[in-house]
Amino acid sequence: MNDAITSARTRPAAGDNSARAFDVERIRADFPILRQRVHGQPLVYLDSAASAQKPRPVIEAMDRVYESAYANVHRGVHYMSQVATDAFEAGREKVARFLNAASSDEIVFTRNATEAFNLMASSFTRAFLKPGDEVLISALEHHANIVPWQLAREQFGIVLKVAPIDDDGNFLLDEFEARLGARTRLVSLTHVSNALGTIVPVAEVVRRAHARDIPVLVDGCQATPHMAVDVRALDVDFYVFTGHKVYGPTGVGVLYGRRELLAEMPPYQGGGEMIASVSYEKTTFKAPPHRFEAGTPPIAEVVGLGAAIDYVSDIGLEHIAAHEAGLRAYAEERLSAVPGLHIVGRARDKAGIISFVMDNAHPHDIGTIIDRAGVAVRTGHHCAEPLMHRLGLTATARASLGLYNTRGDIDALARALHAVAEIFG
Ligand code: 7TS
Repeated sequence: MNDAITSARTRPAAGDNSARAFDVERIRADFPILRQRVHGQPLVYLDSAASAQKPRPVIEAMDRVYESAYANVHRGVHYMSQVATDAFEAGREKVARFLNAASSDEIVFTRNATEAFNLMASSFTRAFLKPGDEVLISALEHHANIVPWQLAREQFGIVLKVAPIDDDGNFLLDEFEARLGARTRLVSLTHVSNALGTIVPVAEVVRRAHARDIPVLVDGCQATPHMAVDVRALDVDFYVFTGHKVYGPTGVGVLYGRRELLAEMPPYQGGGEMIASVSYEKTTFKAPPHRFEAGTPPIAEVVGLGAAIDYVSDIGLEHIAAHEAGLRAYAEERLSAVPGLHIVGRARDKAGIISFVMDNAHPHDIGTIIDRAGVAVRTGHHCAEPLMHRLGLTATARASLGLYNTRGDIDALARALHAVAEIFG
């Protein structure tokens, strides 16, 4: 076992609640990219909500696939194909354990979260919705959980409804419940808002939807990097996340689906790997999850995702959550002291995402100026244009935290923003 993996593995196991269990400098040493300088300054990476950086064990696990255990999966009788298939299916088992799914058959691999939503909007809709039936989303959604339903609306005549938020970005449970009707067939909403950081009370959403026999699909893209997720404790029916935000590679996403619901759903795409038998007259399909995985899957990426899951699990999601909560409080305090800066999104329950605007300075100017100081934040509508409109904005700047961020990173951000305030003040 190499040093990087050993260092991750010998950290205190999840469940050890001592503060010393989380050693941010040791974690940073696992991320080669954090040693880079940009514009002559140390890189201060505060854009993990867009995509997280990768620790060495993930990079090395993928290298190992290509160097010593690579072939196509599920097809070959030969040795390499079996080794690759075992590694790929071990990745599925890791994802199942990560979400506490009842079975790895409930884990479907997709290209990213976006493809998982398109799969749902196509396949779930064809299985369970008739024209005029409703899908209820929230006002916090990323475009990935809006646009696929609009495409389904055009194709199948379904109706898209939206549960509102308040001006602070809080999800409104009673307003949500009031929109559950006789024709609601699915609730599809985010666990954590990528633009504001709002944490949605998913367990209570599920309780109220299930009281009316309505299944719930949750977008966990911004939750899985920051908190432990247990799909059975939450009692969700579907759960989506994307590999690259949880310190894994791009090119792989996950759709968890309750076995009995997946079993009723028709294929999303056709091709190799997903069939039981094919003739020109009639083709039959495999059972889930393979029914939904047409073509060669992202083999090294699934192995890399498994390594990322091992990495965050070894550190402990509860330690990561506590570290980021402390940093967020510190950041909100430091940023509030910047003249003319306004934090956007003041929900009661938030993850490590801080959106803000500044008087007289466009978010793109903020982002461009602080980049010169080595500070990376995202600016724009964050693929949540309807949410921006709801808040009366077109864009914000957004600092998003990862497990490797430090108070020093926040200090660098605050310093750079004070400089922006001076320019535009
Ligand atoms: N859902 C949420 C909540 C997201 O934050 C994102 C990506 C997606 C879905 C889509 O994930 P993908 O892997 O399919 O692209 N969010 C962002 C972001 O906030 N900045 O860049 C990408």
